[in-house]
Amino acid sequence: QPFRPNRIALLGAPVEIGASQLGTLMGPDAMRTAGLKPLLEELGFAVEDHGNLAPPKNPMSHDAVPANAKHYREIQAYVQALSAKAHVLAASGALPIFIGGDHSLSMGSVNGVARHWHAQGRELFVLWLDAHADYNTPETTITGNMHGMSAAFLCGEPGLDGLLGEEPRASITTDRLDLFGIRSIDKLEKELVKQRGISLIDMRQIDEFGVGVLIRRVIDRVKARNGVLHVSLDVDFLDPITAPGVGTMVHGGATYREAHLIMEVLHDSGLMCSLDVVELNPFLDERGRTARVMVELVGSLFGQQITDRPTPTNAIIPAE
Ligand code: B3U
Ligand code: MN
Ligand code: MN
Repeated sequence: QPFRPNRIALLGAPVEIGASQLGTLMGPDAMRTAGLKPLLEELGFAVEDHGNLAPPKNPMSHDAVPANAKHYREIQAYVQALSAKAHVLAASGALPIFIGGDHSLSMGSVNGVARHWHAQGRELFVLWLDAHADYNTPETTITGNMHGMSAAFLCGEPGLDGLLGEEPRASITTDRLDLFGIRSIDKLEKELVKQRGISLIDMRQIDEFGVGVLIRRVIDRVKARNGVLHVSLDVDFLDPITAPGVGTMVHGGATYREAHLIMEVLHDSGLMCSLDVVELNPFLDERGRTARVMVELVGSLFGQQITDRPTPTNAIIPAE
């Protein structure tokens, strides 16, 4: 069953301490300045802007602070608040867009959304569009930056067990995560991803097969299990030539055209139930270029197109 609500809920999640480069705090406001809301309205959606989620005033946690997880307490408080808010927004029937903020915010957004869909009897799949796997744990991390741990946390990897308090440790199972666009992964992180059998599409596969074929493979897996899809879009999925406003530039990323094609095919699938746009760093941007590109991509994800065109029949998917 496709999920095509006509309401969109925007929520800014200005968190920056999950990364070493500060500045993603300004991401949500830059996306607003670049015209996110009017664009979605033009596409026919009723858009509610819920503003920027503030960190909780009196956070309380009793778990031990793990080693090698920088700013654990602050991020924990924020992620807990965000998970609660994400659950409310998803349950309202709107399609939530979480605007970051660094990628640690996905620990909360995905958890909240996953809890909602699980209660509906539909499992959540997560498409992680990123240069990085973000599959570090406090055990494997080199930097201690928590934005590099969010995918691992969501799959219930050990080391951040008390982060969400009483909530069940894993938000999704490892067979429901697709890492896509990867071109930077740490040694131990790579071993862990391999060990868990997680689907990983790196840039070589994209060059060999093209994004159209590979993204359809992801969609088909979700469809086959009647799932819904959360899209977690890290700005650094894109090549830095196209999207320079990011703290962790990695060369050889997705082109402007590849990224738009992915968004268009995802839109056609009708499977997306929620979205993160993360790691936009307006402090490092060039005249708002990256913010504009990200807004355009969200437009394609919500149905903006040049002409109405069906899926081509020559999009043949090679056997795995
Ligand atoms: N894997 C490295 C680098 C990194 C991950 N995510 C971002 N950078 N943005 C780490 O810090 O865990
Ligand atoms: Mn990331
Ligand atoms: Mn990244």
